[in-house]
Amino acid sequence: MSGPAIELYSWPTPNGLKIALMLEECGAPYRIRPVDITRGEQFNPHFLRLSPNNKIPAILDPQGPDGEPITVFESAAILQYLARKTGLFHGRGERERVMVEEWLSWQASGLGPAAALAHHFRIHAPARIDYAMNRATNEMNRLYGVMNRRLQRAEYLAGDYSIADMACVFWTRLASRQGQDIDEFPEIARWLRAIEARPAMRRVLETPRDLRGGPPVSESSGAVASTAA
Ligand SMILES: N[C@@H](CCC(=O)N[C@@H](CS)C(=O)NCC(=O)O)C(=O)O
Repeated sequence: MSGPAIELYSWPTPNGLKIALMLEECGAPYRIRPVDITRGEQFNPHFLRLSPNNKIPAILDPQGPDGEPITVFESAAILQYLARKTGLFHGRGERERVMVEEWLSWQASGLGPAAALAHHFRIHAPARIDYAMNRATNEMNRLYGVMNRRLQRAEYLAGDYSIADMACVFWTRLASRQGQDIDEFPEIARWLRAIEARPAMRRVLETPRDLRGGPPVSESSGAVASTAA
C-alpha cells in the first residue's frame, strides 16, 4: 500500500499494538505518535479532538475517503476502516465477513474489557478484593474456553487469518496476568504460535521501544498505567 503515512496515536498496550500489526500486515506506511497514558497525555486537547473517549489508539489518515483526511478512534473501528481501505484481512464474501465481525465484536465487548478488569483487580488495584479478582479470573477462563473451542474447529477465529485474530492476539499473550495457563488451552497456544511466527508480528514485537511509542507491555513488565489495560 502506498500513499502518505498514516499517523498512529498509540502506546504499547494490546489495543495499541493490534493497529500496528494491521498496518505492518498491510505494508501501509505509518508513523507512531506516542501518547503516554501513564502521564495523562490522553487528556491533551489535541488528542481529545481525535479520540474524544481519551483512549488510545486513534489514527489520522491524511488520505481518507475522497482523498481527504480522516480520523478514527476505537480499535475495532480502526481495524475495519483499514480492512476496507486495503481490501485485506476481513474475509471474502458476506459469510466470511460476518464471522470476522462476530469475533471482532466478541473481542471488543468481551475479551478486551474482561482482560482489562482482570489486569486491574489482579495487578493494579490498590487493595486486594478477592470477590472481584475471582470474578474477573473466572470470566477470563470462560472466554478462553469459548476461544479454544472455536479454534478446535477453525485454524483462525474467522476461518482465515483476519483482523479478528489481530484484535485478540496481544491480550492472549498476557494470559498469565489474567490468571490463565495457556497450556490448558492447546488450540489457543497453537494459534498464538502461528501468529507470532508471522513476519509482521515479529516486526511489531521487535520494534525498539521508542518506535513503539513507549515501554513495552510484556509478561515480565509491570510498565502499564493503572488506567490502561
Ligand atoms: N474500546 C477501546 C479501548 C481502548 C483502551 O482501553 N485504551 C487504553 C489503553 S489499552 C487507554 O487508552 N487508557 C487510558 C485511559 O483510560 O485514560 C478500543 O478498543 O480502542
